[in-house]
Amino acid sequence: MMRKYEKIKDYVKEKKVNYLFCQGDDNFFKWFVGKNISHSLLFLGDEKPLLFKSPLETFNDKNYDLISINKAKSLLKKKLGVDPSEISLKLKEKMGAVEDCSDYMNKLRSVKEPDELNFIRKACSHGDKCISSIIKDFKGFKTEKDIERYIRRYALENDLGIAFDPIVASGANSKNAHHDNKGKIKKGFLVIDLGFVYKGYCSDMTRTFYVGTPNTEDVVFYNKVLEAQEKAIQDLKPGIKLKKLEDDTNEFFGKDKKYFIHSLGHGVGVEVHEEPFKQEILEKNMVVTIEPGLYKKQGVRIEDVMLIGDKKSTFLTKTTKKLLLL
Ligand SMILES: [Mn+2]
Repeated sequence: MMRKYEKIKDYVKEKKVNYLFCQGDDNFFKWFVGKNISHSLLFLGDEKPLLFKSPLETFNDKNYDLISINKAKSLLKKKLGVDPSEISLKLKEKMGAVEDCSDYMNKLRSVKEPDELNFIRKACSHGDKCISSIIKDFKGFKTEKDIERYIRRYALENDLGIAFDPIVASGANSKNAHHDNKGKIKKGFLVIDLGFVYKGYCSDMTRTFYVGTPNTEDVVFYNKVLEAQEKAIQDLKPGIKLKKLEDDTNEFFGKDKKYFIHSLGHGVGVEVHEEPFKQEILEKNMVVTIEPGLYKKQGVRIEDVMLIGDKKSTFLTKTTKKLLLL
């Protein structure tokens, strides 16, 4: 795929390293090449990317120069720009001088290109379809695990990956933001958080439903989270940080803010959690989630994937957020 290679070449020159380096299982590798290739070594900075790969792998792309292990070993001794969190101590012993280029490498991935947006869009639309079929066939599900298995089966049948273990939390379990699915479907809120992977790109969506009939307190509680999400999405645009939106959300929650126990959102792409996080300044064509939640006697979380545009942002996940009674 060779994403943004001209930019990378310029960066390598400016940074005065010989190559940017990554390994076949790294997310940066997956982003640049289009897929992971285990046990590979990739050096970016020459005319063509230099790739060492196992002879077992069939990858063959004329845009890459395939190199021998001996050549790779000698290149490891050059001055390399790396993401230090991806380098093991064992590998480090074989390397020469390294420079931390992780900020640059992560930033490169955060602004998406048109085909990346299409892949994320497709992963999101599968999330919508899957949720809609769960609602349609809801009477068939007796346990949280039943719904989890349905989501996994949906992924298999549609040639999708699973972005993370689906969360299905019913009744009092919904107060666990990261619930370990094991209960029966009971009366009360039902939180479903799911993400698929399409062509290497993730989706991430949460909806909260109500099994049975909610009382007024439940409806007020749900609407508070929904209103928080709508406010944050209104303000989601280039030039601001997620931190600012999170501070505003906490202010909106007032005395309930102690029940909001996680971040407001995060970037989505090759990884389900990637830059931008709280502190990066948002730019056009970044993709982020907005997912406020409150976890009290029961929990409610509502999460959409948003594409940041020129002045405002658009929804990549489209399932209704009107409180549905199941
Ligand atoms: Mn999320």
